[in-house]
Amino acid sequence: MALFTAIVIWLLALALLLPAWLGPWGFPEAITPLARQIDSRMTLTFILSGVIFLLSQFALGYAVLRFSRKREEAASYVTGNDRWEMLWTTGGLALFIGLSLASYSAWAEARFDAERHAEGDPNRLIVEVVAQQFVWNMRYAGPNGEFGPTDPQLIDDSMGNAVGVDRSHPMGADDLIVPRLALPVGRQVEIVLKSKDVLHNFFVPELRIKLDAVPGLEGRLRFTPDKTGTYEIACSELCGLGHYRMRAFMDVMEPAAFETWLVEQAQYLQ
Ligand SMILES: [Cu+2]
Repeated sequence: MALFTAIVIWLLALALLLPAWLGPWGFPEAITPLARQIDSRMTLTFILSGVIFLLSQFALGYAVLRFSRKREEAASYVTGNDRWEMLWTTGGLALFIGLSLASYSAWAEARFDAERHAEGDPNRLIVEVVAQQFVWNMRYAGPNGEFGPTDPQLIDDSMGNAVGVDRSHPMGADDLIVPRLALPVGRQVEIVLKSKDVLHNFFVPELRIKLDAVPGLEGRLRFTPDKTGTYEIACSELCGLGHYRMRAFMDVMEPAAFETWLVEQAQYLQ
């Protein structure tokens, strides 16, 4: 009976782990150096915790096998072992703190540095992403490179002014507001994330980035896409009845194609 129990424990442990290892449930393709950095941390965490899980389950099976007795024979008890408890408590703590510290740079690069306006590429492309029930509006500064001022009074979705940009202002006249997030490949992007109404969440799985759009606050994200393609932007915060259809697309293009796209979009303004 003890052998049977031990074998069941070992097989269960393997059955839980192997599909995760061999199965098709990986992440979608990573398209930034940051995303690949996050993936390598995930893999490291997964391997470490997988090995620890297997070892502990193996030890459990071994203990069942080695120390099982008939009920009436169980005369002695083990009340604990301070040395072992110290060892695995500090070991676990060191592991968690170590992994967190090792991942800090990836986290800071995407979020904190952008929030503090620190050390961005001076040539980076800044795009304002304004969420509302149930669409995404992307605002580009236009040819003059400066965003115009906005005023809630000027918001007029039917006139294509979903963010209320002041078209009479010289900096605002050429601001583009479009439903797609077009980006040039290989150039740093800074997203300035806003919401007009309720909480939304900007999520592009291929970027491994997710950030809440909070009304009244500006969220900032930085990343550098290095693979062209079309990727889905999904709203990941339940934001109302139309939440399920709140999606847009991010097009990462060759720089020349991006410049052409910008010019084309600007023509619609006239
Ligand atoms: Cu939403």
